[in-house]
Amino acid sequence: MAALEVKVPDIGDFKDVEIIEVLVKAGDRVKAEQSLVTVESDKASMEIPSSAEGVVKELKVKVGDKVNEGSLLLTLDETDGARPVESSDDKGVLIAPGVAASRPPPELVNPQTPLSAAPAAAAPRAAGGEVEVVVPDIGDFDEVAVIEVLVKPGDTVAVEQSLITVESDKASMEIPSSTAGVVKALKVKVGDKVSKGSLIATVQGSGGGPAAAPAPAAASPSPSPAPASAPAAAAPAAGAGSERALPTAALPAHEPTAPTGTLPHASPAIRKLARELGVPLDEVKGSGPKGRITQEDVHDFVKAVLSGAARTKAQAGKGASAAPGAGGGLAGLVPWPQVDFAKFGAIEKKDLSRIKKISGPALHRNWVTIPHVTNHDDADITDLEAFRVATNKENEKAGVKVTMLAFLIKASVAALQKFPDFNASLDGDQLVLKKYFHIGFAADTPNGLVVPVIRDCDKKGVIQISNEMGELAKKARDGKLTPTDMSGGCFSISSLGGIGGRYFTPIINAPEVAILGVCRSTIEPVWDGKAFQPRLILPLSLSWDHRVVDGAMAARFNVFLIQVLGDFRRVLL
Ligand code: CAO
Repeated sequence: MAALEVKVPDIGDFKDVEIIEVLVKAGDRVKAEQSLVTVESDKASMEIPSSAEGVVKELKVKVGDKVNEGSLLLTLDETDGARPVESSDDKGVLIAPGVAASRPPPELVNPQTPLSAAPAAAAPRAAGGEVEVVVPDIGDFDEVAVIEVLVKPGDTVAVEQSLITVESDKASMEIPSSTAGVVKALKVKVGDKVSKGSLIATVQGSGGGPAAAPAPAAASPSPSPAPASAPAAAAPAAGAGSERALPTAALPAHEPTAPTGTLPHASPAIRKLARELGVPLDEVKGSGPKGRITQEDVHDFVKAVLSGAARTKAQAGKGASAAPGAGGGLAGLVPWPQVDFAKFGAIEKKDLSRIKKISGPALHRNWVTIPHVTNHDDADITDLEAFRVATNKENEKAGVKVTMLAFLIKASVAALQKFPDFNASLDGDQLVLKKYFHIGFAADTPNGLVVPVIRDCDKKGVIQISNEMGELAKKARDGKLTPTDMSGGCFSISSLGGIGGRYFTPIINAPEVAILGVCRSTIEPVWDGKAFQPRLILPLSLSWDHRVVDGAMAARFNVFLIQVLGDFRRVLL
């Protein structure tokens, strides 16, 4: 036999449990005790570890398969030194730890079923009295960490409502209350280690009484874990003046941040990963079967938050863009001022436009997540303006009217070609360099700011760019831009030249790396070495992402752009 088989051990009453994750692949070297697959019933999820070490030859299961005790999980390559660590039968079949033992491995124990033969008993009544709720017999789960406390003093709890979540290396589970009432005092906190009999909380009974415990499956000599409906174990002796009640059944663990009743569907390993990374699991969208959250989902969530593409609820709730009065404020800042403006004079309330409601949070995200720097500079466009005026005159009959913005778009393409890092987007710790040159321009509309995009500006002349800009600006004002019209931009220009002003700080249009702000040109005296000359000066403001670009590169970008605007023939070079 060239391969050793690794099978599912005795997992007791867990029948036909679904594999929700396969944690290894062919060619992987696995160590003894390393988790191979995660299985999940409707009440618990658990990882099944390997009892052998070696190189995975062939996987025999896939996600979605149902397995039972004895199901073949994978084979290990004997020629690559595979060897059982604990037990093997004489056919060379390797069995995960615990199978040959008299009791299942700790990883597989479901806490609702005591492994000891202690008789289960009905949970004590809580008829108006104070009840001590303790950890039931959770088998080999000794000194397990409390990872979540799901209730607080004063909460009214129902029978079966989860009180705490405990977790070992391999499994997590909730310990529910066996009694209804009001939590008087919590006796555990996150990080505490608990074992059988540890006091969780005292509950003032509402008179509803604890759930009646069904027949004591635990009385069976079998060490098998039982289904979630299994009864509670016998209650330890009551403390002075109070009864002790055992939780009834374990439920799947969930994130403590939002005990809303909607439990994120994820395996213990994924919960652990989420906790380590500080990811609020209930905000992660699961892409696995039945919406289960996978490792990739958690990683994608972290990437999205770090890149600014998404915000956690906590960030959204605390952000400065939170509606005034919502009490929000960036971490460490005082809350948004709450003012009764009507006290000071007449007021009127007006809803933000749809565009502002959409663009506001995006602008806010970009402003607070991108380390902006803005370089202000001046371009001498005297000659270019003369050329523009002449061009318009020549083409007057054809109805062509080119504004400075079309020249700026073309000049920016030349600068982006010379400084490719500006024609890029950040993706984690990589820069995505674009080989196309789609330029967005901010258009002021009655409903707010939009940024339509002119595609392939490197392949178009200034007149064509100008015509397309006119069409897109009209569509923008008519509210007819499509999402395609506004997507795919590499770099944006925001021109206030038709209005006025000197300089401003444009906000980068993520995921772009930079944006050029342009204000109104004015005639200014410029010293030519002998005398002041009247020159047409265009104020430029380039905002750039300091994670991608540095000040020297930004200055060079502006210098080059100014050279091109000063002598537009450079566009051809
Ligand atoms: N200096 C001097 N004059 C300028 C100029 C400049 N930098 N830029 C434009 N002008 C002139 C134009 O030549 C035109 O003059 P005439 O009326 O004599 O022909 C006039 O100003 C109006 O130009 P325009 O604004 O209609 O055309 P444009 O191509 O420059 O801009 C558009 C088009 C759609 C970008 C613009 O109308 C617009 O919406 N700008 C606002 C952008 C904005 O809001 N940015 C801020 C974003 S941050 O909140």
